[in-house]
Amino acid sequence: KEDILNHMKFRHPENVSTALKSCTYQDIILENEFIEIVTITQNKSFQKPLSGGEFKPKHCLALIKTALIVPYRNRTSQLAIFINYMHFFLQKQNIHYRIFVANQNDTLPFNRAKMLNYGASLAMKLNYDCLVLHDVDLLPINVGNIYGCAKLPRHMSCNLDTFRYNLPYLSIFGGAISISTKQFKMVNGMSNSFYGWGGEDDDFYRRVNTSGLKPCRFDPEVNRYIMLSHKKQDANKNRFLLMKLAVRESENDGLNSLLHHWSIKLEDLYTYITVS
Ligand code: BGN
Repeated sequence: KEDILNHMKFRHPENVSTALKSCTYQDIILENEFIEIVTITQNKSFQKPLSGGEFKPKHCLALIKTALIVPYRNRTSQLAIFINYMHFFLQKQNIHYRIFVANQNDTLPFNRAKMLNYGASLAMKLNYDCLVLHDVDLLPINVGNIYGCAKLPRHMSCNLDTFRYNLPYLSIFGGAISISTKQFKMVNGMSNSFYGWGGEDDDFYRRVNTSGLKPCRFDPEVNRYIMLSHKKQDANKNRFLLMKLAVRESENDGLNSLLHHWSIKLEDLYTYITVS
């Protein structure tokens, strides 16, 4: 908590308007003392975001500017639940955010990391300084879980119902994480080589860790998530080999090797990137 607050001191946006006071986050974070758990059954409402799913609080000037990036293919009902829930959730936090959905439009096995690279690439062009890389099936339930970047990359979804609120292993770095745009760029994003389930997040952990950016986690209570149910994906049998190869390929495989075969559409609630 302290970490986010300290970090924000250095992130005052340019052109700070004198008419608007900076938004406060301390109150939300301190609310954690009695933790506000959002129940997904309660009636949720949110303000209509700007086209493309961007939102800025009106009564104050947000210090946090976050791109929420969701890798996606063919999970319509989960996407609907996720998007509606997340607007409601994020608007409670007084942050400036925009939701990007990066859709893989081909018949190859799903490439989660590559979709995240595309999302991040667009977010960078639009000057977002904090990235939250987020699976579509995860819902955070504590509004004190601020969707901003700390000094170090942060593993957010570390207290998950489907893992019985335990960490399966210490270096797990999938699900939902935050990382500053600067740091993401510094490690050349994620590898584009992982098709199918597994390993891409472990490779990303290696990238950030070997760059001296050892990921952090906050208090487990803050990081509680529930997972929407879905069919298990087939694991990528090559993932062990890929992880070995990826070690020496990091410099050429990532943000700098993306082919920009994409189109961008501004939906009412999110920016939809189609990658072919
Ligand atoms: C791990 C997967 C991760 C996945 C987590 C949680 C691999 C590589 C094996 C060396 N890693 O086992 O990608 O996020 O489980 O489900 O499969």
